[in-house]
Amino acid sequence: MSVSVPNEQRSAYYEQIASQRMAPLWESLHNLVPKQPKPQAQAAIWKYAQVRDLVMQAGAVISAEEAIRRVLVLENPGLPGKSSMTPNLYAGLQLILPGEIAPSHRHTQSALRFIVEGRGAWTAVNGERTTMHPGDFIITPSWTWHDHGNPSVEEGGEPVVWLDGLDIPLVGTLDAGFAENYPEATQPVMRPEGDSFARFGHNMVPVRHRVTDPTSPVFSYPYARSREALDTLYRNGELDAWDGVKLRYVNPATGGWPMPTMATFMQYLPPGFQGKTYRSTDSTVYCVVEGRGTAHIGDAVFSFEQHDVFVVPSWQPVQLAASSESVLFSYSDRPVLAALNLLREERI
Ligand code: GTQ
Repeated sequence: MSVSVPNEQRSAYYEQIASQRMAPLWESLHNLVPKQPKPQAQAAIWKYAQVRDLVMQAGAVISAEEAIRRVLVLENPGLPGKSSMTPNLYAGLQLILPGEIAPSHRHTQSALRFIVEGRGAWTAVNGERTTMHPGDFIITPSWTWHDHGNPSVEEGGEPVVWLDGLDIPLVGTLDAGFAENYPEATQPVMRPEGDSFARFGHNMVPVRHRVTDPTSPVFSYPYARSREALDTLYRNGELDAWDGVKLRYVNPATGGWPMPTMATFMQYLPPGFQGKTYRSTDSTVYCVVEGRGTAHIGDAVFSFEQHDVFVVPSWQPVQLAASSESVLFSYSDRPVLAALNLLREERI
């Protein structure tokens, strides 16, 4: 037998239960337990040609010292006010001018830097500096001291812009954020540049190395290496119908992800490539390193070119095409989904 109650009676009842901080599940069950992901995040693109001037103008608006981090946050239009690119991931464009220092601090959020333009600036992580070049992927693991700096113009400094990728929204959801400032602007340099790469960047590790934490002991993954690997594989005939030639970055000591919350990838699409459609439950942020092409994401169609940033929310079908030889860097929350047994993937 079905119970039919007038709407006014229901509303009155809902008000009564609300006064006791209760709500009727039957009104929201379909949203709370959806048949498939219904992301609030939207597919979106930031055209570098349109935002570059504004990023550079930030240099006249505030100093790196005053800003602490001079960053324009890329905010997903479907997540207004949340400073988020996806439910778990943050993205921003950071500018550092010649002669500037972004002071040392540490936090439980993990960060990655993907260098967009300019060279010569450095990031220091746990006592070691690494110089930035366009296309390099650099990590700042959770709770590691990090400061950024740029030599003066006389010493060859140029304005440097990089894409920051952090797990800020995830750490916020988990209420697990801690941060502190280093007592000085820069941390002491304890090891020469290249030290960690010599130990861990050549398919070798120090003989008695023991893995004590999940983050990669390599801080910088130079573009020249990644580019050469993709190029060699393509020349050897490797080409996936969905991905082109796609590699993931690893923690060389474990084979796992460079950091526990974010996965990173680099892929090569040959000219004329028309990728097949795929979708997955990780949300992915792309940064175009080279070339131009088109990304179909759900109902959206974006043409991309060098330095553009675009985002693919969870479970949105994505199809990548390249009109010229293209290289795409990307990062996602895949390790989180995988660890929780929530990673689903479909190659259509
Ligand atoms: O460089 O430490 O874009 O702490 C946001 C928060 C960069 C950083 C961001 C940060 C940083």
